Amino acid sequence: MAPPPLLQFLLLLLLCCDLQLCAAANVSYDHRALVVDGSRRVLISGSIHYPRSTPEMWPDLIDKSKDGGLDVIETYVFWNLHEPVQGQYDFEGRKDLVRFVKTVASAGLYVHLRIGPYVCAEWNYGGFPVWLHFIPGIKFRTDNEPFKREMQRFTAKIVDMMKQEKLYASQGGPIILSQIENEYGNVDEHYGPAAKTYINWSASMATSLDTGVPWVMCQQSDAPDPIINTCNGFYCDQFTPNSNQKPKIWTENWSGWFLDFGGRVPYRPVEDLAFSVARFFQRGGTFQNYYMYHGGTNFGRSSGGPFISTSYDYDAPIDEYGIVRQPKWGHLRDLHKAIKLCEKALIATDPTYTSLGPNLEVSNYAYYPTSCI
Ligand SMILES: *[C@@H]1O[C@H](CO)[C@@H](O)[C@H](O)[C@H]1NC(C)=O
Ligand SMILES: *[C@@H]1O[C@H](CO)[C@@H](O)[C@H](O)[C@H]1NC(C)=O
Ligand SMILES: CC(=O)N[C@H]1CO[C@H](CO)[C@@H](O)[C@@H]1O
Repeated sequence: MAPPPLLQFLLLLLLCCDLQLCAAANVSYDHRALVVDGSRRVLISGSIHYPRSTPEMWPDLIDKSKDGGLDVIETYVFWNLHEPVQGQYDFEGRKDLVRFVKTVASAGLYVHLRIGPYVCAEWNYGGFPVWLHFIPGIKFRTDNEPFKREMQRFTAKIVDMMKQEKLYASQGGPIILSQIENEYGNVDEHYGPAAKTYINWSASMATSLDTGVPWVMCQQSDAPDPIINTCNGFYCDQFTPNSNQKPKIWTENWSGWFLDFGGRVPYRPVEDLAFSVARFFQRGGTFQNYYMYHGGTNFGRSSGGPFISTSYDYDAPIDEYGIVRQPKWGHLRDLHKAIKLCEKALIATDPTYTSLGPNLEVSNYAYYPTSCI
């Protein structure tokens, strides 16, 4: 006997949600939340750069991220890896971006795709292909026609690839956010007035690619609407976006640091890291990303310079070899559970702050019925 129509519909819904097909909706945002599949969300994210591990490692790394309480995997896209010679693309093996995004999707997690295409990332030439340097008249990362042409071409190439595979959340896929440029606000004063025109151009170029998911710019306090400006740092609780219509997003919370040859092996105690994350959400945070959650290895000659080691372990919650690092991984997992218990309260309103004395502050999220205990 066929089930009644409502049940049939529900079964269908369940079935297609399993396959990540049902929820094709544009991602939007408001002051407190990212709106994904119609739900207002507070999200916890971690960086894993696909070429810094092997495709065989990806499912396990992503499962461990999911068990650790992550909702989102964040990665840069590495232009010089994919286009070593102008017009000749390579997406094989460790460079198989589509496979990586699909692996994340099959674990039921979301993706934040940071296209850049300048990415820094302690990566050779910040991800720029060497041939770019030899284009006549080119000036990088400013209002320069040859540069903008190449930047737009590569960005559009990646967006088109993702669209063809239906990987944007607006198509039922896992990508819920994307980044254009990278920490440009830290250097823009060197570019003079052209910096401003370049940032406006980058914003409208990215928006015109019509992905159905928001774009962010990190460390870019003047990011024009609708681009969300976001914070990178060891602590971001004091950060506020440049509009009250935008959520508070922390794109890089440094879980440790990269290693230089001859330098000290980086170590960031998990107590400090967990404190910074708890405080970020306490003070109205919406989206927080560990940079890195798994750092991995700089294979071949990909490491940036000078003197950055081949290990990109980063003292991350999952170590270079894919093994969970304790107590970091477990302590953060417990913190994520606590934050998620409060998700409904966190997105409901802005907190009110009361001081109870030195170093003692209450952030009160009024929400009924209480869901946080
Ligand atoms: C997303 O937004 C665009 C433009 O506003 C619209 O054309 C498209 O139909 C929307 N897609 C979904 C899945 O809602
Ligand atoms: C950049 O865009 C902003 C907001 O959209 C605008 O106020 C500003 O005048 C623009 N600046 C330039 C140099 O185009
Ligand atoms: C934005 C931010 O917090 N940046 C800090 C990152 O960490 C370095 C130290 O490694 C600080 O100097 C920056 O201010």
